[in-house]
Formats: sequence, C-alpha cells, structure tokens
Amino acid sequence: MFDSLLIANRGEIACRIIRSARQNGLRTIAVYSDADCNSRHVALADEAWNIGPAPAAESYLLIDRLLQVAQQSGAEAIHPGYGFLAENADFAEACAAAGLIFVGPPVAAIRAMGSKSAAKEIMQQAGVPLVPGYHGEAQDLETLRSAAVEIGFPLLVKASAGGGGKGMRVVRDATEIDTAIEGARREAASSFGNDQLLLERYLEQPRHVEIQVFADSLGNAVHLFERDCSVQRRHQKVLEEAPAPGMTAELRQKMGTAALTATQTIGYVGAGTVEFLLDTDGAFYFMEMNTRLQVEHPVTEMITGQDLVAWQLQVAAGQPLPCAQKDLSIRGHAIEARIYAEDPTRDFLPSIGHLQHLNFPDENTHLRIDTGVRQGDEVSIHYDPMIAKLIVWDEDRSAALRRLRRALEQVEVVGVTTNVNFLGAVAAHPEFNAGNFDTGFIEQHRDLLIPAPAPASDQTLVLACLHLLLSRDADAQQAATASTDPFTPWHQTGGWRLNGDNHHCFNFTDGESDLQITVHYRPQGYLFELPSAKLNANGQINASGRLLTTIDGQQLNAQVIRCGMELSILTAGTSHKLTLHDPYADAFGHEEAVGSLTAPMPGKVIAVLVENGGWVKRGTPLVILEAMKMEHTIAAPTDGTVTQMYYKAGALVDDGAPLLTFEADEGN
Ligand code: MV4
Repeated sequence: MFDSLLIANRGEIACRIIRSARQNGLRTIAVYSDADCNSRHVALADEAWNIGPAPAAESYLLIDRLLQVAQQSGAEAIHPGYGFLAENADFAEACAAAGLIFVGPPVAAIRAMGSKSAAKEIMQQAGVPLVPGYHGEAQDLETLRSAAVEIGFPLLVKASAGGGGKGMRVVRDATEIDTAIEGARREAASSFGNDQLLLERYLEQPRHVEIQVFADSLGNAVHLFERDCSVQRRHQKVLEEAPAPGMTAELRQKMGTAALTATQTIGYVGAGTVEFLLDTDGAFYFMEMNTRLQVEHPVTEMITGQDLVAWQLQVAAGQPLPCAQKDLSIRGHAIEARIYAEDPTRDFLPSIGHLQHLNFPDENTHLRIDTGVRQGDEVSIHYDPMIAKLIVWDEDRSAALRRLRRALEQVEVVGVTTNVNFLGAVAAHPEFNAGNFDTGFIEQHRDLLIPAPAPASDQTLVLACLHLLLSRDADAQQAATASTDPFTPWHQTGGWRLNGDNHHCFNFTDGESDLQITVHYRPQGYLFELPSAKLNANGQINASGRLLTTIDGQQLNAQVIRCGMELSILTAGTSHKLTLHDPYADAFGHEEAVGSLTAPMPGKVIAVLVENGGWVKRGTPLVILEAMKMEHTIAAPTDGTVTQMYYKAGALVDDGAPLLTFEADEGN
C-alpha cells in the first residue's frame, strides 16, 4: 500500500475520501482553490496546496497544476473523486506517465466507455442486453431513416457523445424523423463537438437501476447489488436507494451477471457502475457504464457494510478484492437524499450565500451525513451547490423512509434556500412509499412535491415574537448586571406604560404581506393578538440558543436565527423567514436613518450586527437601537468598513452620541 494520497477534488467527496484514507493510515494531501481556502476538506487533510483561482477551469481541472502539487508534496497516488477529472482519460494517462498511481480504472476502460455508441457496440458483442436500436458509424439521413423504421415508434434520438439526457429527442411517428435527426445532430455538434447519433426504441416509463461493480488487477470481479436512482430531475439524481424496490432475486442475479460481463469485457479495474433502464415488463437494457465512484455509493456501503473507498485504495495498490461474491449480501435498506442549496419553487434555481446557520441531526448507525461544508461557509457560484448527502439505513424500506422523513425534519439551514422540504415531500409521498415510481415521478407529482409557499402559521408568528421578547429580556438583564445603575427604567422590558395595558407591537413582512402582532404582557407570560387568533404563550431560550415554548398549552421548541431584520424560524419539518419591520425607519425616512451614524435619540443598543473592521454594502444594518419602545436600525450609508464600534448590546446612549466610525469605500 502507498503511504500518501492526493485528493484531486473538493466538497463532500474530498472529505469522504480523506476519511477512509486516514483510516487506512495514509498521509492525505488536499488541493484547494482560492475560494476553498477555509473549507472543510482542507481542514481534514494532513496538508493542503493551493491550485489556483475559484473557477474550476483555473484550478480543479488543471492537470499540470495537480501533477505539480503531487510531485512537490511527494504524493504517491491520486484519487479523482467524481466529477471534475474523474472520467478524464488524459488525466489518468498523465498520472501514470508521472509515475503516480491513479485510483481508478485503466485508461483504455475510461476511453472505451466515454462514447455511448462505442460502449453499446462493445456491450452488444458481449451479449449485454441493449435497447433495440441503431448505433452504427453510418450517419447519413437515409441510413438513420431506415433504421428508425426498423426500430419502430416511439423512438429516441440520442447524441452518442452526450450525457445527462442532453440532445435526446422522442420521435412518435415517421413524419417527425427527419426534423428530429437534423435537430439532434445540430445540438450534438454544438453541445459535445461530436454530431454522431444513435437511435433506440423509446421506453415510456423506465426505471434507472444501476449495479455497483468492483474488479481488481488480479482478475477478480464482484457486484455489490443494485441501486434505484429513478427519482431524478432534469437528469440530476435527487434520491437514491438500495436495494431497488420490487427487485426479485432472479432479476438481481440476471442484472448482476450482465454487469459483470460488461466489466470483464473491457478489462475493468476498480469501482464502476453499470447503468440499466428497467422496463415495466422486467426487461432491462444497458444504458452506460460510469468509470468512477458514484455520488450515491453510500447506500451500497450501508446495505453491504463495505467501505468502497477503502476497496479503491487497496485495489489501486495492487491488492486483491477484500471479498468474493459469496461473501457479499444485502442487509436492510438504505436511502440517500441529496441536500442542495437550490429553490424548488423557482425551478430549482441555485441559492448562493452564506451558511449562517447549519445544523444536522446527530449521526448514528442509522444515519450518515456526508458533507463538505460547515456553518459559516459560503455556497459559491463556482461549484455544485450540494450541502450534504443524508443517508439513512434500517431493516426495511418503510422503516428507512420513516427515518429519512424524521432526519430531514431536523436539518436546519439558514442563509440559503434548500430543497429539504421538497425531499421531505418525496419521502412522504404515498406513491413513493408504495414503491410506485419511475423516472417520470417528479414531473408526475410536481404540484404535491413543490407546493406554493404558505403564509407563516400562528405558531411561527408567536415563535418569532417570543424570540425577540426573550432575547431583549436577556440583553436587558445583561445590561442591568453590567450597569452602575441596575434599577434604571431603561433596563426594564415589561412593556410598562403609564395607565395603559402593557403591550408591544411587532411589525413583520411575510412574503408579500405586512403583519402586525400585538403582544400583551401577562403575569404568566404573554398574550399574542395575531391577525386571526389570540394565543397565550411563554418560553425561554436555553443555553444552546434553542427556543423552548408553551403555546396555548402545547410545548414546542424551535431554532430562531436572526440576521439583521431577517428572522428564520425553524421547527421540526418547517422553516419560515420573516422580515422585522422597523417602524422608526419608516417614520423618520430610511434615507436619514441610513445616513446617520449617531443615535437619533436617547435609547439602548439592542444589537450590534457588524464587528470592527467588517466591510459592508450600502444599507447593511449595523446597529439596532431601541427607543420609545420602537426599534431603529442604523445602516451603512455607503459601501465601506466599520472601523470602530463604540458600544455593545445593552449599552445606553444619549441623543446624538456617535455609535461607530465608518470609512466609506473610494468613490463613495
Ligand atoms: C432512455 C429513456 C427511454 N428510452 N432511453 C436519460 C439520460 C440517459 N441516462 C438515458 N436517459 C434515458 N434514456 C430509451 N431508449 C429514458 C431516459 C430517461 C432517464 C433515464 C434514467 C434516469 C432518468 C431519466 C429521465 C428521463 C429520461
């Protein structure tokens, strides 16, 4: 076994590889772009080397730079992970030429599987079942037209060099074939630089079932059963599971044998995945072979108890496979959900931003979290916006689904929009739970899986107000303790008024709606007057910052995260964002509030939102003052730097007191 490994990747897969490499006693060498200098994979590795600016084309895809780091760091082997250069035959070849062990398949195998047509030709020769079709070299219209008639309709026109469904066109009758071929040819040429096409009979409702295979350099090969990856959106996998629902022992044996035939036919070594289309009649057809470790490999690991990255390292070191086929069996059921920073309600638009709050449920033998990020990291535009893979295991599928739903409810993310609620809706959908799904599942059930955003519930509104009230009490308590005059009325927060019912008004914006909630102080807590209900509630913020409440007799705990005027309220399975209105800014005009860095009247500092030396954009909230029972936000007058904050939360300030010094950017 080699002693050192360079991981030519980032994010969760880099962290995952480092974990197994370290467990196997290897020195781990990470590479990182400028944008990743503080990332989790850098922190986990024994050493880390900068390879260039954020764009992948200027860093993670630079073969020469990676080989240079390998040489400088003394790395003996390189693991490409997935994506980036994982299936780049030139990279594998360059590693070998540099005397490095490439943790992956032989160059010839990568090249052979790189073209769909070539792969299908090889598989056809090997007797692996293919969808009836045409994948020949002759590409003239006449040949393709007559092949189409031979195949029958509906048929699919695919780009041979294509992937992920790009360039696929369904043709339902002969009159459409010419247009479809010419269109597909143009798209293939522009998208892949290769206009070769193949034709196949179109399967209306296929499932995507893939077989994990593994071969060593000594002629041994095994399969580690199947994964069902049919729940996809625009050819991006959403959920994957193992074993496949409804799979019979006979079909599993047939598919496993076909996958091993494919593997041995191309002299494969290492981890690979043979993808099949499974038709409704139980027939299966070779789709493609992936010459890398897949994102979804953890579900296979959970049902077999194997560490596939450890297998990769051992096989790359020339060792035999750790297991024979007879040693492998399926135990239980595993499901993986891919948590992404994207907004399903905006057609899954990536959501870029700062992970201000990130909390996962605790891992255990039933729950595994593979992630490349930590609270405080940025989700950047440069890379795949994956936040984590959440993998559950249990004795059977329904128990695993129950665990998945519960685990997703406990995922807390503030700072970016995520697909967590969408994943939960899939995991709760009756058809998915019944195992009735195929590659069209998401489109078929879109309305139920991606409901329109709902207004804040009464509970959410009460939780938001309670958080603000209790936080203010805590600040006031802290100020009183620190004050030379602990009994000054400025530290009282009981809503005291002369001859009046003690109450306070909160103004929120929820989506497009403005809401006002009046909170009446009561001996046992508070009475909340909501737009459509009155609720009694009280609570406390515990040491870890969680809000523990009783609302009309029901106990409920929540995480409420505040960022300036934005409040995110997270409870089991729900997350909602409210914007706290600043009536003072409205009353006095925002311009004045933005321009002034002094206290507009005597009051109390209730929040300091930027640290000394912090750079901010114009309008960013800097300090929140409380005066006349109202909140006033002091915001950045321009882009610039807060050079000195004069006060901490709880401090009392006089009218006109300078609150901070601010250095505007040049040109402002
Ligand atoms: C097909 C097919 C139906 N009939 N081939 C999509 C991308 C590539 N992996 C192959 N794909 C398909 N090929 C025939 N002859 C349907 C798909 C397909 C699909 C396959 C697997 C997983 C998700 C999919 C989503 C849409 C279409």
